[in-house]
Amino acid sequence: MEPLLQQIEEYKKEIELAEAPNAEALETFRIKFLGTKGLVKTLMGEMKNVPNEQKREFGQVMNAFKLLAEEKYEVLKSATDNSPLTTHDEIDWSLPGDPLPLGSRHPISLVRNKIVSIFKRLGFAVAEGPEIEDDWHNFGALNLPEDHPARDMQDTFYINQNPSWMLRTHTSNVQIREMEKGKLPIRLIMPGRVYRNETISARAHCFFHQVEGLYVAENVSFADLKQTLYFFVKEMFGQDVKVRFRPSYFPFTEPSAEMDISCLICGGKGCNVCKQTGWVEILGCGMVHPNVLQNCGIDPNKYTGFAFGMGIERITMLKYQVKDLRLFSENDVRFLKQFTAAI
Ligand code: 2NL
Repeated sequence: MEPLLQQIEEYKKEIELAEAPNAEALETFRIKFLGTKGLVKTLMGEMKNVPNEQKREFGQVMNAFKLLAEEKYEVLKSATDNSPLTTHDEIDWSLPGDPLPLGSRHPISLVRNKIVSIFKRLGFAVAEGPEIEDDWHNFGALNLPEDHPARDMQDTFYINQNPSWMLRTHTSNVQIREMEKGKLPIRLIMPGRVYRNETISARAHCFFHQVEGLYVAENVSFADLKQTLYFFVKEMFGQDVKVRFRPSYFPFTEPSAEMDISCLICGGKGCNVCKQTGWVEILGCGMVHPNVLQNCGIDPNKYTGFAFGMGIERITMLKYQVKDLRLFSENDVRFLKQFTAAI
């Protein structure tokens, strides 16, 4: 074993004296001592030739040797990490720069921005408000008393420390807060994130995005509502789109309606997007219920208003033919990158 130990001593000296002025020299050091065919591995392999009574000693020597090589490697590595990769003369200053990868806006942001810009042209301003809300602003003021069955469809998340606070189920809370300020007329849209206690699937999520709109003034009529929304969908989906209103029910509007547009996929002939009907629902709307105006201190005999609400995810799915709602919150760049050139 003696010659072997002697050889190890020599390698130890070599390690101690080793220098690595650049990354290449560092790699050479690593390969020579620590690589899969390096000296540490090779010398370890000598164990089988060492007589049994000396195996223990040899093992100890080898462990120390390995440690020395590893420690030296770390020291050399941190020194090269801190030194410039190349000297000034080695850099080719005429090379073109590295391209900066351009990101893209999230499809929900794209569509929200588009909705906002369309309504801005009609004189609507943007209002925002809290996502954590009290019962009055999320339900009570909207003509949804505590035992109202419509609350069942809007089960949400409550705050443990204070169960009278909840995550808002729609952005209507912002309208209520704006109406309470008492400054009329009001012509506002409210984009924002909302929450529902739903099982997550391709068609439902526990959070999503909404844009609601509100116009309160003297002599606001259902005709104003129809014309405003008609203008909106034509700007959003193209001038050829057709609309229809179906009577509906919301506790906070009377009368209430849902608006359908002619199916963009089949042009109204019938396909699986429109379930063979030729129409797809895109929003709910109506004339603000007199109780809601009253709840906010507005005289319903003097003022009338219309309101509407739409899910941004739904509009985005229709506009870009996205089949699964979950794609919007998974942050998969392969999905998000497809919107680089979208408007
Ligand atoms: C839907 C339907 C709607 C409203 C939202 C509203 C707000 C106030 C007063 C009256 Cl403060 N109405 N908002 C009205 C009708 C429908 O949303 O399906 N949204 C996704």
